Amino acid sequence: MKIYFSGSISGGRGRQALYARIIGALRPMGQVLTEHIGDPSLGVEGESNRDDRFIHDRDMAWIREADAVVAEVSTPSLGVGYEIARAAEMGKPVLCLRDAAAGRLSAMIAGCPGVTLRQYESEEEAIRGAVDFAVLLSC
Ligand code: 6K6
Repeated sequence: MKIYFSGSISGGRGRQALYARIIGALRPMGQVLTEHIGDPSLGVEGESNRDDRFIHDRDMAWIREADAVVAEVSTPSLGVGYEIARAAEMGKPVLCLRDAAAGRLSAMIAGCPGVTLRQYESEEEAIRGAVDFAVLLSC
């Protein structure tokens, strides 16, 4: 199974360590196409050696190729919202993980049909949510 993990870059890297943990937990379940999202050396400025069109087209190709999208949505990010919308439109299963203590989630994500929203109280719960979702899809 190919999984596209979506997490904030220019929206803020405050949850990067959690992204890395989720990616690490999903790795044994298949191929995570976006391992770089968890990379501590990737800052808010993104991949400085790539131009925007290249990144957009490559990431869209990966979403098309993916069997599922797992998005961490606690840090507001235009890019994450865009990826969720495009994946949902393609009919891909989309899981959104959200810290219950984070601010109100946009109704455009919370109310999007085809998006499964899972709120978590701890990082362990977030990771379990991602793994459960991948297990369910692989059955
Ligand atoms: C430009 C400015 C900040 O980052 C960049 C370019 N670098 C990126 N490299 C890889 N993926 C990116 C980049 N910018 C956005 N993305 C994609 O959008 C990722 O797949 C993330 O899931 C999501 C992050 O969006 P923002 O709006 O938080 O950057």
